[in-house]
Amino acid sequence: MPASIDEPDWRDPGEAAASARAVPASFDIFCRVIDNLGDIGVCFRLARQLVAEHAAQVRLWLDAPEALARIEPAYVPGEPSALVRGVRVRHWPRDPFTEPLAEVLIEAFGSGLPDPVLEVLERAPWQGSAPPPTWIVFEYLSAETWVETCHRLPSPPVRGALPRYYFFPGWTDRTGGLLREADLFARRDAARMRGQAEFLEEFGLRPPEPGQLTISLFCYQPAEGALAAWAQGKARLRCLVPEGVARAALARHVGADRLAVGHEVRWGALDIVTMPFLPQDDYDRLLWACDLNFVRGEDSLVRALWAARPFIWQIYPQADGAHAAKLRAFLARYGEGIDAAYAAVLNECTLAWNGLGTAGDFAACWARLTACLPELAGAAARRTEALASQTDLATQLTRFCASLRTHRTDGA
Ligand code: TRH
Repeated sequence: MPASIDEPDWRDPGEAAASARAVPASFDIFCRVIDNLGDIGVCFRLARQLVAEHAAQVRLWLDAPEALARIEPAYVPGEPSALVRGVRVRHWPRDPFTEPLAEVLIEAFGSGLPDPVLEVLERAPWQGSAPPPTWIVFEYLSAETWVETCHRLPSPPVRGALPRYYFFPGWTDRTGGLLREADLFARRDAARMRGQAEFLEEFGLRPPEPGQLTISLFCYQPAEGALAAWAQGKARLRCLVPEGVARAALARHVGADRLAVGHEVRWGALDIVTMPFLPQDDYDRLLWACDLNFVRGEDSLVRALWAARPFIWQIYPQADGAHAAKLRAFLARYGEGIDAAYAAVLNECTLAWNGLGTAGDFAACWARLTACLPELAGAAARRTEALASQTDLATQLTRFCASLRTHRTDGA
């Protein structure tokens, strides 16, 4: 556990004003693509926002940059030093570190820093001249309470005698907050004005039938019996599934050959539509177009929150089962301010979807959930509004880095 220090409080307006002078102009973000797309998804989103809203120069160092092409078609794998939406994408460790380090170094999700960077830090070339870089350890999102006590703490100085500072995304104002672009809600509301049918038409899809519920499905594995429950249920459902998601489970029921992109398969009350795997911005539009979203991991969870519609979250499963406490902490936090009866329905359905809890039977939970979907929609909109009152993550990060730099420049 890192030692605590008395950090300047960047939430204080006086400190914020002083820090404004020290706002960092450049960031190096280091990300290892462990599996899936959450790590790269979060890092690219953060990088884009630092460029667009904080006038920063950002290099995003990826060990598997080809993964970026899945969520951002403007990136062409193999292109050295590509500029994608203002973000300079570099291949770690293939590309050499010939340029000076940025003012802020972000080590994302325990990725560590590449050896050549550590060697530069050890040489400490800034001594007696420019201030040293600020080293941030950017952590996973969690609603657990310990996060509040660890957010912004330093770890003991390492290479080049630099301390590393922990930065935790989170759900309260004692954490680093959630990624949210300044224009996100304006884009969402404009898309909603244009309507669901227009979005579907872009992908060659017919509008939903009257009374049919539109859901999106992004998960690791659907809960046992869930697909059959949808097919045999009373509610008419149309499920939009990005290509490759839940493929084995869907193929078992409807046949792999019917899961080609653009195809629509009817199975009882359930229509299954295979969508292309979308660019990040289009995935937002998919979430905005649906009545209910199934999301997973970290980044799509936050995007579903901002869609202001009900969602069911599947957490990334950990071998030691640590994800169960994390999921329950999230449910408790998200359930704040939601009528207890509706929060209970959401909780049991989410736990069943994750194969956790006593509920077990997804089909029974599902029937209860669809029965109160209008109330859950109202609650989702209110939760979104409440959480949107917090300062967004990118702003908090730049302010925190600025406060550290001010602190240091002041000789502390
Ligand atoms: O891909 P994930 O399961 O990522 C996971 C989690 O982040 C988890 O916490 C982490 O430990 C693990 O990776 C290593 O789910 P996530 O976080 O939602 O990331 C998916 C990204 O893909 C997100 O940025 C949204 C994006 N996306 C698209 O751009 N288009 C799509 O069609 C879909 C379905 C997703």
